[in-house]
Order: sequence, then structure tokens, then C-alpha cells
Amino acid sequence: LVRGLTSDSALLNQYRGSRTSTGAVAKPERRPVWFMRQAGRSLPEYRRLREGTSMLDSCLNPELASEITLQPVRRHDVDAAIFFSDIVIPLRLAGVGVEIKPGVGPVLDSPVRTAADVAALPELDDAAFAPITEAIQRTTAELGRIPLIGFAGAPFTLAAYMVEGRPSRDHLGPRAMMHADPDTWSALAGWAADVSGRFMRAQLMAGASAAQLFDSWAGSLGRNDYQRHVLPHSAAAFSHVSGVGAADGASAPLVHFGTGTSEVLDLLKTAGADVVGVDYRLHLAEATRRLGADTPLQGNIDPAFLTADWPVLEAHVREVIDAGSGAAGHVLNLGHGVPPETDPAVLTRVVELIHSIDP
Ligand code: 1CP
Repeated sequence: LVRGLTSDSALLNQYRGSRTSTGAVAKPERRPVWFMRQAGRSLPEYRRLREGTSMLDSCLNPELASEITLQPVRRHDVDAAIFFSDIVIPLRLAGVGVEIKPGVGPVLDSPVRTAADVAALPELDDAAFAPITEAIQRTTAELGRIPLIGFAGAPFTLAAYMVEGRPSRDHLGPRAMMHADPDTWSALAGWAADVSGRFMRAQLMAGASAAQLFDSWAGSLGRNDYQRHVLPHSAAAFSHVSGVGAADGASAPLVHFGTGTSEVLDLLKTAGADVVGVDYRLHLAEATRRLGADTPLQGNIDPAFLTADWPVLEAHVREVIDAGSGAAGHVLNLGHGVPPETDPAVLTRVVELIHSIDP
């Protein structure tokens, strides 16, 4: 397999608004699809490989991380790989005490809540990205022309884990900090933007073809708070990767995704994204109305349909394709990650269906 031949990727063409160099809308050879959390517990081969190794240690083992990244591509024939890592990896690489507790999620040794806590955050040395670089190089060497998508957590989502010290439902800690101590919030979100931006940049420099910034929990914010206390930091994270080249020489498309973000969808784009990932709550035609027809979209098959009878799921997938047809480009995905209990055969069948529908 040869690397660096991603310019004819149907997925990258959709991310770039399907335009050819002459400005005409290119017809992709097939309709591209990948799934958030396509690697992970829904795959028996993943569970086998992960046995005995902690989540974050797996991410920092280049051989293991690369193999896990490739598993869903082999199994499902998806049009992109997403790098197997986690949004808290830059924290671990900086020396912050963090673990992924099975059944819980990211847990920090000490939550970051005061100005002194933020001031004591360590510096992240670029040399720490070495295992990421090696894992990406191994992965792209095997992927050939299938693009690898890098990612990072957006400053709000990352800072939410840092303030709470663990997953939370309403993210009251970080939202309260914005108002009670805006300077400390700004310093913390600025630190998070720096490490996340550099994590994405390291992945693109190592050979990833696109990058996605996950602001999974941005939906817990009101529009004003998002605009004032979050958007500038997400823009700072994107500034590290704006204009960075993909393997094909053109700049790497940047995707921004969050859940519950219908009311701030236009703001997600202004943070610096080329493509907006839409969660399952918003009809894609409405997303296009809010963003303009020149914005490529990603999404938004509702994961709740994955356990329905096939005709119900098929009808839903066709509806999503139809709803996305007014956008400049459309990459099929779920409206959030693959639930761990998903039958992988269903995902493979969804990919087959999407590829069978004439683009
Ligand atoms: O295929 C892939 O997408 C795998 C790569 C990947 C990505 C993109 C993982 C591996 N994590 C992430 C991003 C990530 N991590 C996000 C943003 C995406 C999203 O909203 O789902 C978030 C919020 C996290 C934090 C995190 N890590 C959680 C969520 C906890 C909560 O607050 O509810 C969890 C459970 C993890 C652990 C994790 N990360 C990845 C996997 C496969 C797992 C599960 C580990 C396991 O049990 O095997």
C-alpha cells in the first residue's frame, strides 16, 4: 500500500465542498462514511487486543494504537480511520495525573479549580508527542489512500473534565468558574486550547489528512456564554492547525463537532472549522439553513436507530442522506459515538447501504 495518495479521496472531496480545481462540483465515486468511536468496545477484536492494558497506555503504545485504529477500517470498509487516542492524552503527555476509569471515563488525580491550580499546570513539551507521531506513521503506511482523521478535545470539553475531575452531567463546575472567576477560567481554557491545538497539529504533521475538534459538552452552554467564554479558546485551538497541509498538499480540512449544539451551530463554524459535525437532534436541512449551503456537513444518523429492525434503520439512513443533499458536501456519520453494545454487523450493513446509494 502506498501513502500520500489521498487527493482522490471521496471523503476529503466532500470535506472540501466537493469542488474540483476548476470550481465545478465533483461527483464522488462513492458516498463517504465513518463513525465516531468506530474503534472501541463494539468490536470483539478491540476487546481482545486491549485485554490487560489500560486505555491511556494503549493510546501511547504506537503498535497497539495503530492496530486498533485500523480494525474498524478492515471490518467495516469505512472511508476514513479516526486515530485511536483520547482527548485527555495531551494532559497525560504534559504530566497531569489522569486515568480513564473503566465504566466511568476520564478521572484526574486533582481537579483544577483555583488560580493557583491553573498556574501550577505543567508545560507540554513537543517531544512528548513522539509516540503519537510513530503511531500515525505506522497507521498511514498501512492505510494507503484511505485518509486518517486526527482529533482533539475542544477547550471547554477538556476543561470541563479538568474542573470536575471526572465526567459530569451538567458541567456546573466549569460553567460556574466562567462567571465567578473569569480570569482563572480564561487561563485554564487558554492552557487547554494550547495543548489541544498542538495535539491536533502533531497528528497532521505526522500524516493525518484532516482533524476534528470535539466539543462534546458545548451543548450545556447558553449562546452568550459560548460566544464570550468558549469560542475564542476554540478559535485559538484551531489556529494551531489552520492552513496545515494534509498528505495531498492541500490544507487539511478541519471539522468541528459537539452535541446539543443546535443553538450555537453557526458559532462552531466561526471558530475556524471548514466542516460542521451535526448531532442527531438537528435535521441536516435545518443545519444547512443555519450555516449556509456552502458549509459541508458531517452526520447525523441517530445511534438510537442502530438497534431497530433493518427497514426502520434503512429508512432513517436514507432520510439523513436526503436531508444532507442541500449542503456543499456531506460525510455520513452518527450523531454521536457508536454505543459500546452495538452489533458491529449492523454498522457494516449501514456502510454497505450508504455505498450502494448512487452519489
Ligand atoms: O474510534 C474512535 O472514535 C476512537 C478514538 C476516540 C475518540 C475520538 C476515543 C477513544 N475517545 C475519543 C474522544 C473522546 N474522549 C471524547 C469526544 C468524543 C465523544 O463525545 O464521544 C470524549 C468526551 C472523551 C472522553 C472519554 N474517554 C469518555 C467519555 C466519558 C464521559 O464523560 O461520559 C470515555 C468513556 C473515554 C474512554 C475512551 N476513549 C476512547 C475509547 C474507545 C474509550 C473507552 C475505553 C474502553 O472502555 O475501551
